[in-house]
Amino acid sequence: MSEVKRRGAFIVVEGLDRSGKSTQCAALHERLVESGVVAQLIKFPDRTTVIGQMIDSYLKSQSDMDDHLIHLLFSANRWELASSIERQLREGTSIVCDRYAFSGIAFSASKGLSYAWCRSPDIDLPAPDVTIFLDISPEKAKERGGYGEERYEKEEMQKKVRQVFRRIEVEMQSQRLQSGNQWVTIDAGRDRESVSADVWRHAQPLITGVEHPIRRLWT
Ligand code: Z5A
Ligand code: MG
Repeated sequence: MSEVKRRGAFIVVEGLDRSGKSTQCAALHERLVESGVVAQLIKFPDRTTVIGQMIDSYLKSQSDMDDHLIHLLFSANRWELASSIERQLREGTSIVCDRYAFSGIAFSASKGLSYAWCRSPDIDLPAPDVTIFLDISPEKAKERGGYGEERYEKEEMQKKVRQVFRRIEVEMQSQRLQSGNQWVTIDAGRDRESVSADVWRHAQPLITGVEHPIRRLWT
């Protein structure tokens, strides 16, 4: 009998500000590599591309842009990497991704743009096999130090972002059977090791690779 060809897993980590996304992505990537998995760590926004540099300048308030325009640039920044993500997954590399399209919707809709409009430019992107959402209360997040210098790092904005993420979670869970995309929420207000253990519990079933073809976001 011929063996089913497996591709790499696409694991997205999303979450609120200072929920520990980058900390957990680095830990997960390290653990995957230690387990013998070929894995790549990526992050959005990818500030290294030309579009990424425009986003970086906007986030640092060095430039101003219409809310619609910056939203489209965040999405374009994902499309820049979409074919490379697909290629790597097909070649058997698993990808750990720090923020994705869900952050795009959460931040732009929090500024007052329509939820449906915010979702549309990311339709058809490679869909994650699992999205691990790191949830943290505003009180716990505050304990991790003051908000930084960047544009969205303000308490009022972060509260709105949390509400939109809740809406995304409900929508993703209601579409799960149809889309196959899995969304899990983890309490990220605990110590690093407890959070890492939960992240690993959700990532581990995927480390031997994925059989089904790469799905598309929201299609
Ligand atoms: N944005 C958007 O608008 N549209 C989009 O499409 C996308 C993004 C993709 C920049 O993102 C902004 O872009 C962001 C959303 C918007 N705006 N905001 N706000 P970014 O990804 O570059 O942001 P960041 O710099 O990575 O910050 P972050 O997300 O707030 O951090 P984090 O990655 O979640 O946390 P961390 O760096 O891992 O940890 C934060 C601190 O907590 C650090 O000191 C750690 O050592 C500490 N930490 C971590 N875990 C723990 C635990 N468990 N206990 C105690 N302390 C901990
Ligand atoms: Mg981060």
